[in-house]
Amino acid sequence: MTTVAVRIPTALRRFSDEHATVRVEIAATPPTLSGVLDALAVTCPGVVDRVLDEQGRIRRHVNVFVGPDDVRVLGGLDATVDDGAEVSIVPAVSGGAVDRSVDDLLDALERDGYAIVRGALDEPTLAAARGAIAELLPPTPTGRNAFEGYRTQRVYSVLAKTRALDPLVLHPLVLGACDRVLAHYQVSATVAIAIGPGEAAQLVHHDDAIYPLPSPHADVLVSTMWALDDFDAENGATVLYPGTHRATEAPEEDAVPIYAEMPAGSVAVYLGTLWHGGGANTTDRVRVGVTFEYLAGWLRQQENHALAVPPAVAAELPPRLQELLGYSVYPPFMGYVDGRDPKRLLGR
Ligand SMILES: O=C(O)CCC(=O)C(=O)O
Repeated sequence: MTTVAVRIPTALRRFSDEHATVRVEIAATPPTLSGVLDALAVTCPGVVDRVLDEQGRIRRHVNVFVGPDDVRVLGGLDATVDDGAEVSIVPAVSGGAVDRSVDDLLDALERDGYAIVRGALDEPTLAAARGAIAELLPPTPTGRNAFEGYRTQRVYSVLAKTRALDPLVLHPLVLGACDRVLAHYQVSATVAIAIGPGEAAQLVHHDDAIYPLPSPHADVLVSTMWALDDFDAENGATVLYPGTHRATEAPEEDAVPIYAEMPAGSVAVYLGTLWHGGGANTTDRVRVGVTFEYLAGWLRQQENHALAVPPAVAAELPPRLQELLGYSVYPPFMGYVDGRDPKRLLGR
């Protein structure tokens, strides 16, 4: 008899009575991953249904490891599993992890609908961003509805309130990706989101749903979520549904999400069509993130930045940020003021 410990990811623990590890025994020889999943199906059928597709293959957005090795290189379901081995089921967050290249980011966005860039900020920039939001949070009320979150504080108009986030909104890797996905764009929502202890999971949604566009449509929105704290599955890491960016319907009840677990200073980038939501916070820690949405220049920004950041303030900002806020035209002239490019109001 071969005994194997199967590690169950947080997203699937509702099918394992909340157990993080389930032990299974296999009589067949040689013992294989297929045998492990057959045995697991007896006690936790819901887990196996989410690991294997209807044809019995490992789903694209789920990774299975035997010890440290991905079974895709060990022979898939025929991979041999030794007595005492540990099998880990890992939703493919690592599939979205990218290096520092725009091409990598674009590949991940096209394939999975999201990408996670770890360590995208240096320490001083992260510390300044955290400090700025820590000052803005105390007077900020909690949300007015379930979407905002009754235990969540949202600091809107962050670009009107601090300059410490400018390096985030202007991050070259993010802008490099937006240049290619959107070409001409502006910032739309700019919000710091502090998910408090005891907050429930947010309604799953996609950010461009506010525009009455037929589905499917060309990409018009790219969202970013900057982690100012370490994000994990317990403290409210953003919940992403890989591959749903080209779906025309909400994810199925049994779809397996991933948690955008990432250290502070990382950024999750996702298309406006990707289904996602804020995670539940079951810890006693607040989870602080900052989201910037980048929107095709021919659509109306969610926030009216020209009023939030008036010309006298905008005149002091870097030119690229002025353009992103809306002091620019979408060619040939959408957004003009008195027949002229609004950047003229800033003395440019
Ligand atoms: O806070 C998060 O992780 C996600 C929030 C979100 O998706 C939203 O408010 O639109």
